[in-house]
Amino acid sequence: MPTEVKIESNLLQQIRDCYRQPFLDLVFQAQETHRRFHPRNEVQLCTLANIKSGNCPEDCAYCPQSARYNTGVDTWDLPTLDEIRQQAQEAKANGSTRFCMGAAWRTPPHQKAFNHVLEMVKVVVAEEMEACVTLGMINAEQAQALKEAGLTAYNHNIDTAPSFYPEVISTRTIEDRFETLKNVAAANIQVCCGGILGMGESVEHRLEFIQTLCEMDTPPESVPINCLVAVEGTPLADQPPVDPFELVRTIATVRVFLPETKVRLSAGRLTMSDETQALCFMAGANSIFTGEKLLTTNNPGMNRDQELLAKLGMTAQQ
Ligand code: SAM
Ligand code: DTB
Ligand code: SF4
Repeated sequence: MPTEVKIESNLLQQIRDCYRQPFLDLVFQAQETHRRFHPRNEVQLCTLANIKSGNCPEDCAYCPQSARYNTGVDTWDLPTLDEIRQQAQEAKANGSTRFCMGAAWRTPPHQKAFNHVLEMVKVVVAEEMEACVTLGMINAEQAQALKEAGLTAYNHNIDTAPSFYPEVISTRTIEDRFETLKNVAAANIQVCCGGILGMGESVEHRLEFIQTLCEMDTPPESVPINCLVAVEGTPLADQPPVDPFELVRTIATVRVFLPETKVRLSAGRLTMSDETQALCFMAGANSIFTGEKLLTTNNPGMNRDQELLAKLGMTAQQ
């Protein structure tokens, strides 16, 4: 057989068949799967804290925090432990059970900053919340230290299909990402890994993205699905919004192929209708970020989300 003939994986074909089936069959299948593995009518509320904002050396085309683009985001460095304790307590009082801290780093820049993050993790754990961080690339020792500090999960997204990835980021490869994810899993920290829809990728790229998540040595326990928030000044500023039905299909397919994972409907909810969000929950999304802000962009506030959950008869995970 000529070497250029690529034997397509059976898994990719199964994912494609699932994604392309009639919409209502797909959502039904996803909801059936969902009910076998998760409490129904329930979402986990999570709160994000931007612990180091802007001036990032990477060139991720979607990201307002890259130093390469003029987006006018505010910049700041790590908060004090008291500030983090206060933010975590406020998040908990608002019903969040997971507190996620994100830093605009390629990788933790020096030991002092990393040690401070370890202390911040301990502060969140002391509030009896799940603690998650996203700090860019980390090595095996750093992963171990985070585990010892009590970290629940590490977020590090592959963002898109390996074959589309070079269109979006040039300053680090998808292999670099796998290396960090391997270090996280080896330290027995939960892997939180997902991506972004609406960056100009095709449906085939989305299927490849899902396949890649499924074929990871340690498939993620948590998959954030972000819709691109197109920010003025970034190379992706003019991307059209994602078709809501494509979003729902993607979530449903992730639910079917990763039945036990938490699927997090992450960035992009501000411009989504209540009906679209309801369909996402029907398709298996069971977590959202609450609060007025994600990292740098706006998010529906607590009131709007409480109204939405009440309308749907859904409750926050305790
Ligand atoms: N700097 C670290 C890194 O990239 O690994 C952590 C923070 S980074 C902001 C975390 C994730 O946020 C990215 O991987 C990307 O999936 C998501 N993200 C960033 N900007 C976004 C945007 N404009 N729209 C949707 N998602 C975005
Ligand atoms: C993830 O996948 N989405 C969150 C979290 N992980 C860190 C971040 C979304 C950021 C959206 C753009 C912004 O607010 O800067
Ligand atoms: Fe930096 Fe992370 Fe933004 Fe990429 S996504 S530019 S690594 S903050």
